[in-house]
Amino acid sequence: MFKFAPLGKVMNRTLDREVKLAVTGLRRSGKTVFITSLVHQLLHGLNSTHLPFFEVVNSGHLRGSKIMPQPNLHIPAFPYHHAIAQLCHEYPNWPQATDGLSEIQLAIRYQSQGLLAKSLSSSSTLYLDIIDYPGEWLLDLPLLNWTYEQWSAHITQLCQTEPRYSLSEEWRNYLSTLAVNEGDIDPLQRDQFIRQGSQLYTAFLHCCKEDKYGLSLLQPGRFTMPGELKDTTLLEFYPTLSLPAAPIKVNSIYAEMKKRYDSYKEQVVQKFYRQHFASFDRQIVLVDVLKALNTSYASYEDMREAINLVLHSFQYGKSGFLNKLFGLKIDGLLFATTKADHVTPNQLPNLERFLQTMLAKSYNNVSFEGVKTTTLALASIKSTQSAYTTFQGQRFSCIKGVPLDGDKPVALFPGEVPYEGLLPEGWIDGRFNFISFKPPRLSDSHSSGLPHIRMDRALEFLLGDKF
Ligand SMILES: Nc1nc2c(ncn2[C@@H]2O[C@H](COP(=O)(O)OP(=O)(O)OP(=O)(O)O)[C@@H](O)[C@H]2O)c(=O)[nH]1
Ligand SMILES: [Mg+2]
Repeated sequence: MFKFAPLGKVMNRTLDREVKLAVTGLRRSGKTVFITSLVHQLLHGLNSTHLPFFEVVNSGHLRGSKIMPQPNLHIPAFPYHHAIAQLCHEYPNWPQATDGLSEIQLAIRYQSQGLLAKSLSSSSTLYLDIIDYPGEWLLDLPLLNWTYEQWSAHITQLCQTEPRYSLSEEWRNYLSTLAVNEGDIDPLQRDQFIRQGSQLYTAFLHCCKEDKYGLSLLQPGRFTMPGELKDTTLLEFYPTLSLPAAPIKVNSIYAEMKKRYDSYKEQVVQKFYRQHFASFDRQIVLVDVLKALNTSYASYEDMREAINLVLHSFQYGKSGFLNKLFGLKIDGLLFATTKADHVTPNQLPNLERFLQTMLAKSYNNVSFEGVKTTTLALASIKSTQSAYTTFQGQRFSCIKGVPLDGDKPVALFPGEVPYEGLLPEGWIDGRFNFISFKPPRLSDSHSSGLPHIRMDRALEFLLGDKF
């Protein structure tokens, strides 16, 4: 069924005057910081010196940008001003982890190009829509393709290897005490069993999320970041580790959990997907490659699988005229490794190459659909300076910044990023130790865009052809 949007909106989309940008990334990958920086760069675009590779700015065609009134009154505004206030504070801070949905619309006014455009009006406006959400919720998208049985089989497989095997022990032990296909059971008692199991399963997910394990593939996403669904029965179910023999008894724990899984998919995931994810036309996938390298091989593999799974859920393809009217498809995708200011500039090619190898499967699938893709190492907000140091007569490249857990700047060589993908046998624990930094102290952030690495190239790739 087609849903008809208001005529003005349809015309904006059809005439390429509106872009919906999907900022995709697992938790803590840098989505909120990226959106904050992007908005700041555009609002300060008239001072063109900080965006040399963003053509509309560099050519002097930008007329200015503005944050528009909230397009959907039921969705909170993206907390841009709050994030900027935190960054510009005497003791600057990064934004908090996102715990709900928010959105922002920017109007970007520019001088129209081409004879026809010039004769119609001298300036045009491009509307840019972006939503922000907790990275945890992204992991729900793959559930749309899975039945309860398929999802259970997937989790069962994951729990056979470490660290999940040990971390899930309590929950697995509890499961082994239950008769999940018992039909003759009091519904109140059944619900109590389910509640207890889902509490243990949620505790297991929280352990997986801890920094020392750094696992990404944590489903359902709302279990560790419930938002407005906190304490609701919608979040009371868990996968089963062994499928009961048919027939499934009507009132059993198994039948009830299958029903709740389907309700979760329909009422939470599908709704979220339909309202916010089904109609993007450009996408940036932010990946914190350095975090994956820091933790363990299991964490790296898990992140890789999680991102590849998530990317499978989006619709890719050329955005022809009809697609524009009746639901867009993503026709441009930027794979970006964030926090490139955590390494020395000479490591940026390695970062990009490593990301390409890590996501080779998705890269291939998306490119096959005719989608324009590229890879970029970027820092939304650059919090280090590159410097040189001499040791035993040799000159070394290093970076200087204030570590996240310190209060004084340090100069260090953070190490090399591997050029190719990694194999488990080649993995040495503790080999990588890329440290995180505090945001820079910004003296007068309002006169120019926030310091960054390659945000201008990202903007050019994502929006450049729309001007
Ligand atoms: N140095 C540096 N650190 C960054 C940058 N972007 C993000 N970070 C770090 O990464 C952390 C997470 O960034 P966020 O933007 O909050 O991540 P997110 O993807 O929105 O995370 P969720 O809201 O949990 O999904 C920040 O608190 C910073 O420590 C960057 O450009 N440079
Ligand atoms: Mg966030």
